[in-house]
Amino acid sequence: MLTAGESHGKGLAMILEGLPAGVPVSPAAIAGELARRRQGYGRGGRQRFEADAFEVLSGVRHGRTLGSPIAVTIPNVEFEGTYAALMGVEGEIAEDDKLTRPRPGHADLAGALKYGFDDVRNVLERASARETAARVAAGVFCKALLGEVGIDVLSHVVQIGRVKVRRRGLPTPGDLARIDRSPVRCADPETSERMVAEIDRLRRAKDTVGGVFEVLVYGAPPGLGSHVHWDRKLDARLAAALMSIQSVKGVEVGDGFASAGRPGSRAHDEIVLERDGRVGRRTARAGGIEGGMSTGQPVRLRAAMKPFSTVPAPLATVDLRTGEPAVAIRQRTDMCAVPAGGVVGEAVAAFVLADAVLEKFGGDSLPETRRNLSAYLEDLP
Ligand code: EPS
Repeated sequence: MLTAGESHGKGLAMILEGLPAGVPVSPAAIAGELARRRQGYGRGGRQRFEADAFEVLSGVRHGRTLGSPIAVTIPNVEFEGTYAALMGVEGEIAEDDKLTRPRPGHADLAGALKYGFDDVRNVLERASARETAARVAAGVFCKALLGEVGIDVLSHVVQIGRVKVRRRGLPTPGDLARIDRSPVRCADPETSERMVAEIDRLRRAKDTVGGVFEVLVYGAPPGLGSHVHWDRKLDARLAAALMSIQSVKGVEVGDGFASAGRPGSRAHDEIVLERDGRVGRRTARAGGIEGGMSTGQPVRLRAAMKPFSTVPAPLATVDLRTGEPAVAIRQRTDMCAVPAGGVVGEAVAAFVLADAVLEKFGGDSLPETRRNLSAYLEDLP
């Protein structure tokens, strides 16, 4: 998968390669996932008018993948008119239009230093989470493949600011519609209300807020990923994918950090013989991955998002033009995008899982992939 595009340039482009032929994908599914990414209490003004009027350029014919590269474009509505002059590919940029006061926490300063820019717009346009719309589009195709082999990916928000979900028990794919109806995509209605209040409290305090979303994968067969090399480990690949989402600063697999404080006798999932003769587990602490391979249990991942760095009362910085102390630039931004973060988390996890499924089972067509998977499952104890 490759994405291209700036937040206020002409638009985004995505190319996805390697999917088998015959995977059913409808325009409604793509539109639906892009709309889910725009939702959530605390999103900024952009999401109210952005249309994500995507176009599928290749790789799909009459609703099914062809096995050829899939290309999707998503235009940015504001380019025409508002940003055409500022984001054009020709001409000079006026000195007054340059952004020279980098925001702490954003890519602005490190990017300007690295690429030798005197205008941090050259960095922030590509660093913006607008790019995740392209990854969500890729995720639709990956989820479609996974769905065809019995794997479901969902997410929900478990923390916003100081408000955390306390309830035990994991949501299942049947709960997703209800989760999406919560303004903060929280599975617990009471916590959902407190999360909305937390966002309101920080809005009044002229601040931004982060949080934690959880990604759950149901139906993954045992044996995706491998222990034999560091870069084939499924947990390492999923962690990298989640960490690559803008604003994510922490990733956890299963009980992760909590297991560091437990004795070994209470940190693992004992292997038991089920009544039907199958091999099962007593608990689900590992998050469905051991030795870099899926175990057959649900995969459970969490990602922590920091609050946005464009705060209403701007943070201290240094003006790159004058070299003098200054306050950071104030761009339009979200107050909280943790609910959308979960949707992006689903997409990037689906990409990694689809990759791992195809690595293990191969197949140029969906029936071939399915046959290979069924034969493997039949031979498992
Ligand atoms: C985003 C689009 C951006 C921001 C946000 C995420 O649009 P705009 O800059 O036009 O408002 O709303 O990006 C950031 C918070 C950021 O710091 O870059 C999106 O589509 O997800």
